[in-house]
Amino acid sequence: MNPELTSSSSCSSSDRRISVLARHLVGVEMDSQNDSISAFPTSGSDSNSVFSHVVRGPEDPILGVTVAYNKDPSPVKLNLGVGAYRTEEGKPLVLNVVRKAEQLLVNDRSRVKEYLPITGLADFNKLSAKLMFGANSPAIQENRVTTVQCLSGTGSLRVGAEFLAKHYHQRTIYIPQPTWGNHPKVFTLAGLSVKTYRYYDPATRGLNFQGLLDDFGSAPSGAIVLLHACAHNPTGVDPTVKQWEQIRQLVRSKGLMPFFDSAYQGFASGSLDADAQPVRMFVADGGELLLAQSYAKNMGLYGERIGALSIVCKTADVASRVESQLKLVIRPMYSNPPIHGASIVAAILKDRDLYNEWTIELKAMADRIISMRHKLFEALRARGTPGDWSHIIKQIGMFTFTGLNPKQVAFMTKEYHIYMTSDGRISMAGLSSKTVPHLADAIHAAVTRVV
Ligand code: PLA
Repeated sequence: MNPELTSSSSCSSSDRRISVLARHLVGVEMDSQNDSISAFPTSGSDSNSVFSHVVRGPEDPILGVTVAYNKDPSPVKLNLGVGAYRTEEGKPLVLNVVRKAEQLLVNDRSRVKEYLPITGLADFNKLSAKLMFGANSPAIQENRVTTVQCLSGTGSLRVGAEFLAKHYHQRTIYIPQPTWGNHPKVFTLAGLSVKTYRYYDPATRGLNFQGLLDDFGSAPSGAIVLLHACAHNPTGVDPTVKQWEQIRQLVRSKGLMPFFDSAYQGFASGSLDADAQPVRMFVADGGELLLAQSYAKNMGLYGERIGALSIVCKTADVASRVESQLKLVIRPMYSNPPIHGASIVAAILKDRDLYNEWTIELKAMADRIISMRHKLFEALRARGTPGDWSHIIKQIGMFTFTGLNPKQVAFMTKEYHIYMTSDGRISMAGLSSKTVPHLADAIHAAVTRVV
């Protein structure tokens, strides 16, 4: 038996906790020999700490860019690291429709702050499934979809991955090369084994379609494949509809399990339905899949941490058993999800006027990003910057994968105070008409002066 669980030692471990708390509160050290209290050294060596062996971890490759940016006092500094939308004035944007929905929620005195069910807000879940799979989706009508509210896209991926690690016969997940930097960590920590498939061809700055097909073709039957639903991060390169159809056929014929990550619905084309098309093609064939949805970008609800995991199953009975197991994954992880973001999303999705207003604001965000692509492309052309920069206008979604190397990125940060991830990805959503010339100057200097 674990000695920690015996009553006498649990007593001593609670004593220990009390003594740690006492030390923390009064800044004194309990002498373990005679329980007398002695002065606690307030500075100097950390050799008293049981954590003194802990080494400093690295900053996150994406969120760490913001940490570095915040420390820079330069007035011309520019953060193009994290994918967060900014206005033409360079400010974060709270959508008008979100403000309206929040006002409705505040005015509704019948609303309470009780716990949500483990699976989250029921309305939110139904409406999220409908948003991606479509109003007339047979899978929804046949109750073959289970949807659970999760902590934004990341939390949805993690819950889905933990479910797969526990209940699916194949533990290997293939992720695109390259992909969002957090994917390998999320999946590995959930208990899956991560492999990559070819996706991006640096020579063409486009899709390595043959490489993708070959890698899916040689993956073991049943393996999980992570697919970016649209606006691939970081490359901005998506398959065409025709290519998606070929991918679908191969995935189904090999019995691979698709896991869609949809963090940018509406940001690729400006249309929620058009961006949902690849996922809908996979649902239409009657096969099974997982989907992680995020409202961080398309509703600007970054900090509300609101998203959903859907699992499309073959039958209603399987879906309901799957849901019962998702609850067992979620309950010990965070018990149940937060209520505010889900209530905002549900209010918008269920009201025709609010929904329409949202689609207009979303399209405006997508259009502003596209106009930044054109402005940056033109600015480089005007400067005669060496190289073919047409990928800036061809790539899709929030990011441009510039092709700048880590040395050039470091140069731009040092000399121009422009912050971006070291793989050369820039968030087009962080640019404005005013900052385009500064970025173009920096890129021009980097490619002409740094090899
Ligand atoms: N999936 C992909 C492909 C993403 O790009 C992101 C966010 C997420 C999931 C997770 O988003 P969420 O948990 O906030 O819903 N990627 C950002 C932010 C925008 C980040 O790294 O956390 C990025 O800059 O890449």
